[in-house]
Amino acid sequence: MGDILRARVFTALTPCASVAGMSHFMQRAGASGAGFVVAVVGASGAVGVELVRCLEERGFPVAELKLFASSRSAGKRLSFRGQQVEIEELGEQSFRGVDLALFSAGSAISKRYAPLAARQGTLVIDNSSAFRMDPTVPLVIPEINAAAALKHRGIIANPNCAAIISITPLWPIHRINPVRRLIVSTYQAASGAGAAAMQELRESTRAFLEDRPYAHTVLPHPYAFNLFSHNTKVDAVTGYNEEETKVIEETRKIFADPGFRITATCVRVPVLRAHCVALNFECETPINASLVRDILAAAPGVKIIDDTAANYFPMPKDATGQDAILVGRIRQDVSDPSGRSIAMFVAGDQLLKGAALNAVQIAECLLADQKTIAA
Ligand code: NAP
Ligand code: 2RA
Repeated sequence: MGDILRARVFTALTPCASVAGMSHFMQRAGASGAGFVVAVVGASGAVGVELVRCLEERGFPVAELKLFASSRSAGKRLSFRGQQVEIEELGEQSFRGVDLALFSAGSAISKRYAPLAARQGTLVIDNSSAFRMDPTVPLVIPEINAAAALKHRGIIANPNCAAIISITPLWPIHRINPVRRLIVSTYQAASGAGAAAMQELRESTRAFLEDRPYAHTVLPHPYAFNLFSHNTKVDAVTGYNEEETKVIEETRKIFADPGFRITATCVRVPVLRAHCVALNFECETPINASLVRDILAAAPGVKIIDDTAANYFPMPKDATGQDAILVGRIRQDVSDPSGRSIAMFVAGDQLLKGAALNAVQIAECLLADQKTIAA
């Protein structure tokens, strides 16, 4: 790849580089250096636990951390910077004095409490699907559209995890050679359906191996040594399930391209953690695997794992616990004789980049913006 092209990739893809303008959130206490009062709603859940870990590991300026869940988890404790923080039952008064609230307690809770928190001046970053397609709510992947975060009116939505993992590695290619058609095929882990689904996978696998009956309650089908079409409702007219529709519509919103040609097939696989996705895409002009590798090598948030000789490619076991989305099996799609199509395979920890990490990165973008202004 030429130097000019490489420079274009670097400048275009540095997360938060294009963000400009002061955010309301950053005019608050944190701007003085004291740090922020941060709340995690759904703290006992699969995403919530990772949110707390990300805040700590990334050194987010937290002056005080408040943890909320339902009455079921009230009184449990999570460790944060060596201290035990008690989970409280969520209520309407929970957001008093809170600068930033990271929500991961499902759509119903977000719909009820996020507007209430925002009205009190708390910035909400929401992991649920409640507001993602609301035209007044930014839907943000910092590597793609960090600047959109600044247009928030109190709520910023974190995209669907399968969408984040699919399009974060696609975007740098799309910027250079626009993608004209995208086919997404997912292999989604138990963790995407929450802590209870992970437990169901563990218990049903144990029962299967011990030849005991197991009555599944979380997912709609036997999970051990099985896979099935994603467990969301299927639209009787389109034939797409809700997860596929989210991937399609959210990609169009994030790319700011309502006509973007994309289809998706979403499947739940018996993997504990980290989603995989097969991506097949057709670009505007001819492209080859070597150029794709060069583009991705310079892109933030992705790591190439593509050892053809060793047959070693992205796997959930390697993606688990990693911030980066792993990309491999990068090859020409031979079904397109025009040479404009590529196939590749990605694996990403959807509890991290697909949820908690992306949410904290959005907050960091606003913070970076504030520092830029203050400097
Ligand atoms: P989860 O493991 O089932 O956790 C759900 C959390 O919500 C728990 O902390 C639970 O608290 C809390 N909660 C439930 N009902 C509540 C109530 N009435 N009041 C307060 N808190 C309540 O689910 P998850 O996988 O973390 O997902 C959480 C959200 O993130 C969902 O909206 C999901 O769509 C979204 N998301 C998940 C992923 C993922 O990979 N898992 C990725 C992207 C987005 P209790 O312990 O008290 O029940
Ligand atoms: C899933 N996209 O894996 C979801 C995560 N909330 O089902």
